[in-house]
Amino acid sequence: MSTKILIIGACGQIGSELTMKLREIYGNDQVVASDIREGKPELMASGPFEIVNAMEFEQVAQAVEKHQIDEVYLMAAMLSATAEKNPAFAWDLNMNSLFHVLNLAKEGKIKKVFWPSSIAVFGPTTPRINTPQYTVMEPSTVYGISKQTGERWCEYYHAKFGVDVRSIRYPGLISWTTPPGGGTTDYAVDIYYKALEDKKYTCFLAENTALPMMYMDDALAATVAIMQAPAEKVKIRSSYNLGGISFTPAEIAAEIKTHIPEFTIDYAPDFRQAIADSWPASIDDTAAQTDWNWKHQYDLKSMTQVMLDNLAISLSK
Ligand code: AKB
Repeated sequence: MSTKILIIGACGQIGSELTMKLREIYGNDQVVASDIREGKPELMASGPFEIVNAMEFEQVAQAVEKHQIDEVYLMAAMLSATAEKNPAFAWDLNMNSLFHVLNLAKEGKIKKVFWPSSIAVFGPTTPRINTPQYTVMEPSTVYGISKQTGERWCEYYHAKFGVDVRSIRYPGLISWTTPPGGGTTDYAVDIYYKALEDKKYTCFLAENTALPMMYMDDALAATVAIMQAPAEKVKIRSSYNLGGISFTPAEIAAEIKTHIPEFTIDYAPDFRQAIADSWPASIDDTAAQTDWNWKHQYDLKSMTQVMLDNLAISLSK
């Protein structure tokens, strides 16, 4: 019998694309999407859906039992910028949802768990360029503290209870289907919309703020790769560094200008600048390359081409 999957947080930026990708791989009926509210028509129509509040253990447990779930992808989380405004809620959501899933796995009700971590686990005292897998980690954001704590718990549940939990430290993710919400890296998605709609963009980060980023297709490929890797290949049970592209607002603007010459950008850094300044500029993902053959495909040029081509079509509808 093939794998039965539950995605919690299936209507968000990553969850919505991950759901469609996993339905393609495992079959529509095998992949149960769930979220606190209903999502886009194509997600709702293509397979099973459950309303699940990730903070409520009973709701998660019921969905797992009802659908005889083997694997859970826990994508529900509050991201960095919103978390700074709602620290207590962000902590509750990010930590309780993880404990619910880890505890179900500990009880043998789930065989495998995917939980996303983030570059936010690093902080101002971390080496910023080519940040190593193992290094100083003193996150200065609520979101970063929750992700770093989550990593420790994942490793603990694996070591003490044999829970097969797998994790990646996502960089900023860029996609054209579902907009992100509440992150510090979100400018790198907004900029494409504004370039097409208004030919100008005011960036909330300063022009030379380099951050690690990745096109969504690469992030989905990495997620599938780590989940399908034989257990013995997944040697790190906290979370793997995942490098992709690294660029500044000025560099992405210059690339957009090669397609839209009249595009202009100006800069009005806000509270998110301090968050970005505390994060790495680029990431060393040698461990992911060595352990489960990770390699990203998209660079700034190819990603910009795909983003502009697809957004131009979807915005004209
Ligand atoms: C955010 O900006 O908060 C996220 C992240 C890097 O985890 N995109």
